[in-house]
Amino acid sequence: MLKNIYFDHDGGVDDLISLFLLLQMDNIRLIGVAAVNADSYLQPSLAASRKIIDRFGHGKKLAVAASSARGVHPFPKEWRLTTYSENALPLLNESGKIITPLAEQPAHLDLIAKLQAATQPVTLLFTGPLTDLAAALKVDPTISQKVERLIWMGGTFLEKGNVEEPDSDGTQEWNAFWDPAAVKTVFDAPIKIDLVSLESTNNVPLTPKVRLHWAALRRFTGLDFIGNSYAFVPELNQFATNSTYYLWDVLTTCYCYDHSLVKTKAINCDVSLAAPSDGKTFLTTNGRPATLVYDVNRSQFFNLIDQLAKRADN
Ligand code: AGV
Ligand code: CA
Repeated sequence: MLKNIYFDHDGGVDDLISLFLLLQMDNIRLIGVAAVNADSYLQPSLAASRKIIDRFGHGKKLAVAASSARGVHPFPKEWRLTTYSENALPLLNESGKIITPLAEQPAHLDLIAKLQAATQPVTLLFTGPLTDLAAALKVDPTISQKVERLIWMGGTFLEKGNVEEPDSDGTQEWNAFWDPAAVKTVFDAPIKIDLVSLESTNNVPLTPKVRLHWAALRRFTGLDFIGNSYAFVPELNQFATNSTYYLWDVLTTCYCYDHSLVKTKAINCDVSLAAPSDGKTFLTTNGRPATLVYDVNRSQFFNLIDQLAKRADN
């Protein structure tokens, strides 16, 4: 059975590669795509998304919705700028035109419309902040009934998150930190949640070895696209820094395709709304139930990326 997916992303390299991979998955029907200007700038993110659908969507008809979400804690500009490079890739600009349209409505209303119209349950794949889902739930709480589950790249229950900002105590993961209240709204909604948190994504850093592997396969257009895209972001060298790139969203997206890539456990959790730990997710016995993805089979994961990316030429 095809799984219906609505994809809300925030325009980072791994968000856009996730979109590319989703378009190659044979067990998935993508019913909507939205972009939020969190870890990106909105205009190049929308354009790149539309071009990826044109170039790699195998003729699929989609429209990309622009989010009107605004965050509480902005992402560092250096990271957000990567979207401009991504959108400028020659591979995405060969035809010089864009065919996939923008959606008429803003992301949260587009999401509501798609869910209301759905006759089968829909999986929500979010690889950025949860703002659009929180906004949608406020406008129409009944959409929960149409949601099969939310798969979210976000949060962590480790002592150290990935935020290094003067107004943070360092415990948060960035997607939760951008809009902590949205996490709370979503945690309070009656939907199943699978969390792909730093516990699992810390196991899949971008490394020089991975780059070489993709470079050796660049005769395949999809792997050339992946290698070029990841060339814009820093790899793990001697030690991890705050800018070290992991395959956060790509793991989350591949988990949608194949649950056997990862190990999961049942947890109960909540989110802090008090500075300087606002956006920190934590375990608590009376918290909302969730499935935590805490480990990944690395070779199986990287093999799947290759396998999917090779389909881009077909
Ligand atoms: O916290 C991980 C999320 C993922 O959705 N993003 C990047 C991924 O798209 C924010 C982020 C954390 N550290 C980063 C991030 C870094 N070093 N560079 C860019 N983005
Ligand atoms: Ca992201």
